[in-house]
Amino acid sequence: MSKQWQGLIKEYAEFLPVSDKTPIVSLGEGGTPLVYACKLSDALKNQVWLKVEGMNPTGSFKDRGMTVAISKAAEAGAKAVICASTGNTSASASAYAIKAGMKSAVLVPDGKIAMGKLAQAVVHGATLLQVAGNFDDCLVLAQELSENYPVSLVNSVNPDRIEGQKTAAFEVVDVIGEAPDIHVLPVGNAGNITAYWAGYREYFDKSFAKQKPAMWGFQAAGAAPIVDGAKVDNPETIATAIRIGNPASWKQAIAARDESGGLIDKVTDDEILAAYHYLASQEAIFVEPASAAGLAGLFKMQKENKLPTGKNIVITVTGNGLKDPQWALAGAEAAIKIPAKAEEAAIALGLI
Ligand code: AN7
Repeated sequence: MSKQWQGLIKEYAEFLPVSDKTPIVSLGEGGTPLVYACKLSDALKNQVWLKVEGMNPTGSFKDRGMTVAISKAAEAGAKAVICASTGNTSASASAYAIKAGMKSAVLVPDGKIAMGKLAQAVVHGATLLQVAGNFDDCLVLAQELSENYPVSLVNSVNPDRIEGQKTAAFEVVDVIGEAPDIHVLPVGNAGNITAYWAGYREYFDKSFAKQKPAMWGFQAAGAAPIVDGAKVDNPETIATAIRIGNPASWKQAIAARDESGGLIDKVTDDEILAAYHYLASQEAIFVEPASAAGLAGLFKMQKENKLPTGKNIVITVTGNGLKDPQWALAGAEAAIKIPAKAEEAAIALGLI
């Protein structure tokens, strides 16, 4: 008989802020594949794994934080939750709110979230507010509303979100048997780099790992406040998930970088798209553009002769490519149209 993964709260309960009184709101999140990337390992002269977070129930890593945040909100008697989002947080919050029997309200930057994510919030019945502003404006609004009205905030400024997200670091160690030398990921609001670093530190402190990785984060060049050392008032990137100019976990990201001996750098949209196509065409992993920022960063480091060799490297690819398919189709050759005849198909395929 096969055993189904129980969702990350049950699997990692001892590491999480839950008790017997916490109603567990789960869609079976976590336990995502850590896929060894053969071609990438050859190309980068390191052992490279991809932590495929697009396999979570709503298609992104956000479900890890959301199962804990919504469970704790339910424990506290919340009837409604609110979040600001570049898309994935709103998709996740609206789904977990349904599971918990709560209402959800999501604030997104008007016209700047991917269609798949918009569809998720709508189909799960969230009250969707499209704000004339960017993500940073949405977050300020969401915080204000949660302070003054009866709604719980489930953005990553809520510490329960970070607690859930740190379990991805546990899973990496549980699979490889040790923490990697380098952990690479995209950085937007900087919750995830904060969470992974917390997870690796906790496993190290509890002797489940003998080392901690260097944390390497990458922002999009048009939305790189941490790299440039200043808020960005009008962030711009095709990777809308990380189109963020004033990250909530800015300080924690700097701490993760410095305590781990890591780095936070930036990559251009062209570099992101090149890495996006590499993942799909060489490693069979279809991610959304923001998720390719980590690999884009590794390629950049290699070009600048700053990439070591022979190391264990894990790249978190944060979200599923189906959420934002326009970048897969952009510039693609038109499909070949044929009549429904085998011979015509064979000719078109070059078989005769
Ligand atoms: C696919 O959904 O901020 O640095 O509101 O969706 O933890 O913010 C999404 C962020 C990377 C950046 N990859 O993570 C939101 C939101 C994907 C993302 C990030 C996001 P953080």
